[in-house]
Amino acid sequence: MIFISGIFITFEGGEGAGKTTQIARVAAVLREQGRDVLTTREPGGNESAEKIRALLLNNEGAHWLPLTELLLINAARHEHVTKTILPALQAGNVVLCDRFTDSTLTYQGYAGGLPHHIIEQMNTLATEGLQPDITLFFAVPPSMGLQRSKNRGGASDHFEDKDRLFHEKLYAGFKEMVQHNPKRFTVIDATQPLENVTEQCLAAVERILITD
Ligand code: T5A
Repeated sequence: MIFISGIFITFEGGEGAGKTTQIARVAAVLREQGRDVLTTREPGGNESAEKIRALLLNNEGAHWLPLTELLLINAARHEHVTKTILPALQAGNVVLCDRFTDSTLTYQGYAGGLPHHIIEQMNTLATEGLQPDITLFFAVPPSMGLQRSKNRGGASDHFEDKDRLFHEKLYAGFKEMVQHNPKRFTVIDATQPLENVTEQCLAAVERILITD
């Protein structure tokens, strides 16, 4: 059995929901409080997993079959969890992770159509059963999130380019998962201005840090 003294917090939501922005802001506050914090992301998060991320997001003409995509995501996740997340949690860090297994259930499952039991088996294999202590779901209607991504500029990736129906299914999938896991999820109204969203995130993070 692995002894874990850290706290594992995941940030989930659709495209352009504001997760990356808020992870940086929450990490800065926690570090000011003297906590050891690791910020990371999926797919990717360390050298080997980032190589797989590049295959997934900028596939340069390659078209992955849905199951291949799932295998690549979980290959990256296994590298990330084993080499980066678990050691940080064992060392007592607060780990703030931009996307994790809930993104696979929503993107590849609810929106992508792969059976949930297969995704869950793969997720469990890749993570060795590791689950977040809490998950912040950034609730932003897909149209607003995609507009934010567009406003930011730069090239869009493979998932941003999916059609409107895909993003609607994704959002509905996240909301269903929140309903099924009310203890783990906190819903963040991420349509609000940045400062307000940071306050909501910090309130949720402080609750778990106090009860731990
Ligand atoms: N994926 C991932 C899967 O399909 N399966 C999986 O299992 C996993 C793990 C990752 C892609 O991989 C897919 C999902 C993704 O499509 P990514 O680039 O990491 O690719 O994608 P995102 O996580 O969606 O990253 P984004 O940068 O698009 O979204 P964020 O991080 O939620 O948003 P953020 O913080 O970058 O903000 C976007 C813009 O909005 C502004 C920011 O300044 C920025 O310009 N903004 C706000 N504007 C107004 N008000 C606010 N409150 C704002 N918050 C942010």
